Amino acid sequence: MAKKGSVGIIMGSSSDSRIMHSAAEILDQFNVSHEDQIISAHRTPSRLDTYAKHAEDYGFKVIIAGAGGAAHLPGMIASHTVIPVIGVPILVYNDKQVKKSNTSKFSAFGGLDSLLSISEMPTGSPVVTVGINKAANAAIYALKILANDNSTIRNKLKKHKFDQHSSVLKESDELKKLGLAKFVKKKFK
Ligand code: RP5
Repeated sequence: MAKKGSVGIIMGSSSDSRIMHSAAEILDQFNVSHEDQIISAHRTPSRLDTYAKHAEDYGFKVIIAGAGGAAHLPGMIASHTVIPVIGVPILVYNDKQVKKSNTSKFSAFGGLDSLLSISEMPTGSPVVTVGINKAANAAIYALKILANDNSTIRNKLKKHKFDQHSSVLKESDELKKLGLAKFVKKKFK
């Protein structure tokens, strides 16, 4: 079976893509191959089954799975495979419904529904869960897993940490120079 990449990125709906693209962007920055798909646990259960059963053959070392609402995708994938699964709870956009009924764009429970659905897996079948809409963090965590046996990724992660450190210092210097009142006006108004 043809290899698809080191990381499998999946999401429950096209509406999740606006959150999940952040994971792809981070992996691209690190030059790590990924394969992205829409797989719905509820609307395409047989597709989920096939994907999970072939995930090892595809060459995935980590799977990042995002879903909103009753978010069963990450847990069901984890139930089928020994590949680590990172779940991204999504604050549902639900655009398809909005167009029809003009109702709220977000889930009734503000993403908590999805967070709990993903994180509260039964003992024996864990899904590592990042914060609501934190797809970028899922990618960084995936990179940390891959870095265990890849020194290039490990070194890039170290540089990433250093860059974050430098950027905070730079902002702090600017804050000191301008004073807090001017700084906030310049940055956020
Ligand atoms: C979930 O239902 C998806 O992951 C998505 O977050 C949510 C809403 O899906 P759509 O109605 O936008 O397709 O399965």
